[in-house]
Amino acid sequence: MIPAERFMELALAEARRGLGGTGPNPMVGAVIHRDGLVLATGYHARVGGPHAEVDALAKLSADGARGATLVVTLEPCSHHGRTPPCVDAILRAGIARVVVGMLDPNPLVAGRGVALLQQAGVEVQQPCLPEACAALNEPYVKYITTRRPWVTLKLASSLDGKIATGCGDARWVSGDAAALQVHRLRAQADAVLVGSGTLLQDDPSLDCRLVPHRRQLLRAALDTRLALPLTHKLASPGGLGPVLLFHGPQADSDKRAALLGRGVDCVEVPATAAGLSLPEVLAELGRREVCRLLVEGGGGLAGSLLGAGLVDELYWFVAPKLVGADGVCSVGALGVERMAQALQLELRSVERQGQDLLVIARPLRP
Ligand code: AOF
Ligand code: ZN
Repeated sequence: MIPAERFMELALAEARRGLGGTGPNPMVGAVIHRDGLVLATGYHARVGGPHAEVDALAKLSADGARGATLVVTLEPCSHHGRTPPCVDAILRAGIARVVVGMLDPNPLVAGRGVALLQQAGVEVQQPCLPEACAALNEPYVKYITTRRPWVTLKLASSLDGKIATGCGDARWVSGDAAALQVHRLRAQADAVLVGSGTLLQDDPSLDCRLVPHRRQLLRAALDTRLALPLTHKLASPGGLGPVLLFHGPQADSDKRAALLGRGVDCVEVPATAAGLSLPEVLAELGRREVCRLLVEGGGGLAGSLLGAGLVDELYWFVAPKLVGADGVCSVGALGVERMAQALQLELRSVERQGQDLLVIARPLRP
């Protein structure tokens, strides 16, 4: 007998095909087999589209899956969302056995899918490769349980940790391979966010033109006073994806009206002397169904997010160049006096990207 794990690996590979298309939904893959013979595979490709189980079932005739085994990376859903419950489709198809990778942490499902299948007499095996299934959907698990996005902070610095020269020149720190990788990260994200320094000085477009992408990315920026010049790229959203500016109470109302008139969304969030409330910014992005957020600097925003414990993952490109003491620090003040207080990171991987290094790390939670 072929172990269930082999089919789950196949289902995981199917699930990964949804990368970049499913947000805020999870990536999910499914395999239907009878006595080890694969009848159909399926995956969730985009939010609003068929779920993995339904995608796989749709490839078979109405009776084609009767008595067969369904292997799925996430517990089948039991609720009416944008699509009807997968449990109903599974029962209608006469599936005899379901192997579930992990329970769905969505409070609307959370074990109900498995319970309904069992009540209807379907044999359920659960969990199966749960670590791999959970690792695939870490951003989703955070988003669906906290309604806050998973925050990936991207930084590009010189080897001595500078993101710009003393006069603010940051074009370019890292090379072409790193730029391509950043566009890939954007293509996988639901939204990208920059701080006001980057917004005003760099005039970024924040698009993902260098790689194929399936959806439009929400382009967000902090702009406390709504100082964005109307000649800047983000002031003309065009067809490149919506633009959202977070501002404080002191923003000029005429400027706000002008930006709104150009199709730029403006949302007021509470501000303190330290700047806009970042927990509020993340909460608003969560309300807008942003599951994966890519933060692209600058140093001030990076420092505030890291200092507040709001970063889940760091992608740090390090270019083999030195800028010296008059350059701009990659991370703003963290109030660290003793080395023992330094923010500790867990290194996940170090790889070469063209001439640069890419360090992937995660802040260690106390
Ligand atoms: C599954 N299989 O392939 C996916 C599931 O709005 P909807 O209808 O797309 O539902 C979204 C929720 O459904 C999502 O939060 C999660 O609980 C579940 N996703 N479930 O059985 C799938 N994508
Ligand atoms: Zn479903």
